Amino acid sequence: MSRNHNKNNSDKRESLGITASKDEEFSEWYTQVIQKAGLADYTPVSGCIVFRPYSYAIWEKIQSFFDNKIKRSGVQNAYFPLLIPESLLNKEKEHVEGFSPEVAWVTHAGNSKLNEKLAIRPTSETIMYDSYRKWIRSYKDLPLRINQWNNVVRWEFKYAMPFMRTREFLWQEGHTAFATKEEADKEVLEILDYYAQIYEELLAIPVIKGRKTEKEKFAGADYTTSIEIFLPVGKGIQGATSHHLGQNFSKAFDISFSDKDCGKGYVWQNSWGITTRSIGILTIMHGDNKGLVLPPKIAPVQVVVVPIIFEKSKDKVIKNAQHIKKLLGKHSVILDDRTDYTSGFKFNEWELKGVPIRIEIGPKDLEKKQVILARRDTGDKKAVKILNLKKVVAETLMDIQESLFDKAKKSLDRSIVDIKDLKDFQRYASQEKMLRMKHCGNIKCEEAIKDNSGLKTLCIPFDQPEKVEGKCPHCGEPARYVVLFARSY
Ligand code: 87F
Repeated sequence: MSRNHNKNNSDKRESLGITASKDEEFSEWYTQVIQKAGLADYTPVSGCIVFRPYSYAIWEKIQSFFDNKIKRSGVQNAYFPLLIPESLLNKEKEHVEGFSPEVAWVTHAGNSKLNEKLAIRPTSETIMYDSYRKWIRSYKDLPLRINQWNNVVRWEFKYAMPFMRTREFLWQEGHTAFATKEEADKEVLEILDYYAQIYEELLAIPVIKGRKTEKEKFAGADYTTSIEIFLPVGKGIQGATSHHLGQNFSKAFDISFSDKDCGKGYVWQNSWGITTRSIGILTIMHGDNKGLVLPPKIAPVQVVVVPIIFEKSKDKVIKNAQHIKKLLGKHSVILDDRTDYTSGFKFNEWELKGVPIRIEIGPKDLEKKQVILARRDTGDKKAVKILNLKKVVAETLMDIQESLFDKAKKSLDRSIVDIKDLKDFQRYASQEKMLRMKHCGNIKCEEAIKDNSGLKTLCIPFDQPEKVEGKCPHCGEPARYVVLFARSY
């Protein structure tokens, strides 16, 4: 092959393929994958991205999975306004206090100033609970369990990162009210479990379930539970959250009910949410130097069939490729029969988009009644008899789903270090690890750790040793629980 030929090839790669290494230039790698795989694009508004069809299809799968679960559990969907009057947003002071710099406001209509400015919802507690006050009168109106799929705006000032940190994002927010704390407590965990299933079953990402510390919980909540994930870049990230609000909002918004014996009480409330950040987490968790790697259950396209076209055998090969597409009808299959692109170009493009299985079919394969099957996750290629193809594809998709999870689980397990003493802590604090250690539970100590090392608590995992004894390695006070510390998004 001539030098020139090589050069042309690599020029092509420059413009179309991923040119940055995930390990060495992560941020450049991420930007390229998001754009080149067709997930998102930047817009004139900093922090606001386009969710292109490919990422929206992923979001729709997450939506449909979770929507089914909550509907089966008795939650109903509804829609509340985007705009929230200032007076309403400030009704429960505590919950907005730390957040107020992030609230975006509508102040004008045309040239005239509004009498009261309107917040673009950063979250919908206040606007929803204003209605709940009117709708809930008696125990017969309970439980009230409403969810909305919507967009929210939070004017963040930290650097933007598509999906991971954007000023507008998509999410669902569930807001429920119960007659008893017990029912509410139970729902917090039920929902958290659905979130864990989204990550583990659909996205092939292992999670850690736990409770947030007092420092990290939502200020409006009695307690906050969360799903935590550790990314291969050495950072922790919250994957979703489920709060028990106690009676904090029901008291502020006067949401009360009369019970069977005509006694009055305030309702017990929860709120819970998962956002389009999950798409960023998915990208970072499984992606490699060729681009996206999608687990089959979340992949908008599971199999791509690429006919290897030569003028002489063209018709026969395409006809057989169509037959194969039909044969695999229960999966989502694309037949890439574009004639104005080379096979090599198509291979690269579908690899970039993370399609789990590629099937190549050329005239020589047809003679042998076979195709070539390539796995995106491992790059393995093998010949498969067309007779066995249906079965092999179904098995391979399952195998890819499982092995992506196993790989991520092994990486998670390798990332956790158990901290015994201060020396241990100092040694690992600067490494890209998750530090599992006993902690005193004092906010002051947690803050000092954050100031000194940049490490934050991810959560107090539900999975605790039977007895926590001894001292907090950082301050020497008696330990209360085991907690996870890490750098985080
Ligand atoms: C930004 C501005 C104003 C987060 C904010 O986690 C208010 C807030 O209340 C705010 N950013 N939060 C907390 C949201 C709590 C809760 N809402 C429902 C959730 C899940 C879904």
